[in-house]
Amino acid sequence: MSNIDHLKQQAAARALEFVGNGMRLGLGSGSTSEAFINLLGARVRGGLDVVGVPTSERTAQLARSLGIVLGDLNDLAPLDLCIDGADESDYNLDLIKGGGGALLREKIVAASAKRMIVMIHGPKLVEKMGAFPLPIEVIEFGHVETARRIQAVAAELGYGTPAVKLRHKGDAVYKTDSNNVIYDVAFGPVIAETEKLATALSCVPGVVDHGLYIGIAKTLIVARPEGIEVRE
Ligand code: ABF
Repeated sequence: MSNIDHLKQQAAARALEFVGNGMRLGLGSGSTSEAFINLLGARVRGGLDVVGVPTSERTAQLARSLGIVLGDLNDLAPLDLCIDGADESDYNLDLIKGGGGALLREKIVAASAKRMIVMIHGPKLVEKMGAFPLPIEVIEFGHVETARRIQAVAAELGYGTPAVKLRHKGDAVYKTDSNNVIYDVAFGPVIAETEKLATALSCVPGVVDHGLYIGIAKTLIVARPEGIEVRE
């Protein structure tokens, strides 16, 4: 196991300590979440009784294969916890997510939970976010025009004309679980005012959602070689 995988494993193990019997859980996506779901599966086999709401088809598949009971968000909200990874977090626990392509369902599930717990390893905790290009989920219809509008918003807010990169998987355009496309937009290296940018992007016609999570995470687990830090 690589050092980073080991840290992800440790963050996942710490997150599992927040889980109690009878809880309704939002299950995140990405490799750290998968480490968490594997550990959760072992606890479920040992008798822990929980029900999960997956944030992606991939997570659903993994959870099912481990015997974790899954349910519909409409029936289970509000969830007790949502446990997920992130691409960056600042010290306010605002996040950039979506590198794994599941930002839309992840945000819906996180917003439906009483508490979102985020698991990251050290370098993802930053003073100011923006080094990681911001994923933006866009309706396929007219997406090139939507990307132009995103650039116009960026220019208005002082980010110049950022590169907008349509995400691909191999040779094909990447499609999300909701059948949309994703643009990775280089607003950085630093996003000066995350909330202002988040609000402006949400108003762009064609944008379904973006990877800025403002005021949603309540607990951050940071795994570093020297130990685990829990920030609230
Ligand atoms: C999900 O997985 C995403 O929102 C984020 O993009 C990614 C984090 O990846 P990993 O846990 O694989 O580092 O949580």
